[in-house]
Amino acid sequence: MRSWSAPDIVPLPGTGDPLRVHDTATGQKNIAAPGSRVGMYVCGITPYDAAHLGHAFTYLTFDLVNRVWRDAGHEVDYVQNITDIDDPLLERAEATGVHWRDLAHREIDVYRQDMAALRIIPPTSYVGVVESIDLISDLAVRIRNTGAAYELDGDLYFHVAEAERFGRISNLSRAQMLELFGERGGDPQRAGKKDPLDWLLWRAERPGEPAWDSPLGRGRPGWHIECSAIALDRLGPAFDLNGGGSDLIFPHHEMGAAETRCVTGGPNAHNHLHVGMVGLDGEKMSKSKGNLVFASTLREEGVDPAIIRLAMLSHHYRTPWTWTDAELPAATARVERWRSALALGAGPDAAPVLATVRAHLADDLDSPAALAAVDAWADTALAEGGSDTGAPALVRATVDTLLGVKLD
Ligand code: 5CA
Ligand code: ZN
Repeated sequence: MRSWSAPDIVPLPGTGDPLRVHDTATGQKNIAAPGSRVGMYVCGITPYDAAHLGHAFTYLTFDLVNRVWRDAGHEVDYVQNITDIDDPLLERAEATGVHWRDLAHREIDVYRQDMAALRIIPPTSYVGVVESIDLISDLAVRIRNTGAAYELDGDLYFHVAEAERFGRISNLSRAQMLELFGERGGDPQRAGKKDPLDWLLWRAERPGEPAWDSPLGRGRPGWHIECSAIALDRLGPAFDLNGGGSDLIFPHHEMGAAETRCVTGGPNAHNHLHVGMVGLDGEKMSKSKGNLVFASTLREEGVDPAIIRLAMLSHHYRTPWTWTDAELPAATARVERWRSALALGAGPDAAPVLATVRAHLADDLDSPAALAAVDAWADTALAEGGSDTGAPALVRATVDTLLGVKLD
């Protein structure tokens, strides 16, 4: 699938620090990528509606990972999927009288524009499920061949008792798993399953639903296997970082990891990174609750995407937060202060700003602390001046390259 145009990246002097991130599975801060070539998989949108600021915050977080890695000299292989066939898409298409393919294409297009406007570096592979049916059904066949799956009325299920190390990413009790599985697309109540937590790998064709031919018969993939199959195909086993919003920890990432382990005997990824949920009016921003602020709506209202980006950067990725009307004015005031300081044409030495921003971002993506370092430079420049005429250009490049915010 076509992605979107890449923002230009200004090279910075020197090399960035190695990125350490909090791993969901162990709770430890690990070096996220020891090799020169690194692989990252991030769960993409289900395109039945425009992307809201929660989605944007998740993709911004992985964009910081990408920027920090590149600055540290890594070559980044970044894969993102699009769930361009799934129940919510079919339901919205049916409810609005639009063909599901047209709905998906329309919303993917809005998403591309959002991502480009927010200066998110595009994935190296942007992969839809519809274009990946063969490789997904191949993985389902490989899983079936191990004996870990069984058939139920033509559908194929992964039997959870066959999943080695199941639960080691989410660290939840069985009762918590059952509850979340029911809330997040699972079918714990379905009669005839060996275990309520068994999950769907392949769904046989139903009347009126789209279906594709496969060695498993006509049908369509279950949710989790789309990501394990696409990641395994594009990145191979045991890549560096797998992630998405924290709503995906269970069941999606636990079950996906079990699928990969079933055929490779090892982990899908060495680290699992999850982004805290963005809310509105005290609740998680979600399509089903309808409490949404869309990035595209703000853009249409004329809000500078750099301001949206800066507002989001003022929150640490692991802390859930709520979007309020105070976000945009606060970010606008900050950018104006930075711009006024840059306009002085000289300021205090900016080499420490670059070093500090690098260090904070490399320490589990501490973007609020990185912004504070730029604030401190701007405050000093405005209050006391400074004689370094090269400093404004270096601050501008630091903010542009590492934080993705263009200041001119
Ligand atoms: N297509 C699947 C993943 S395979 C999916 O979850 N799609 S989504 O459109 O619902 O979400 C897209 C991405 O945004 C996912 O990584 C999800 O975890 C993240 N996300 C969803 N809601 C929020 C929110 N309120 N705050 C932060 N991230 C969110
Ligand atoms: Zn996914």
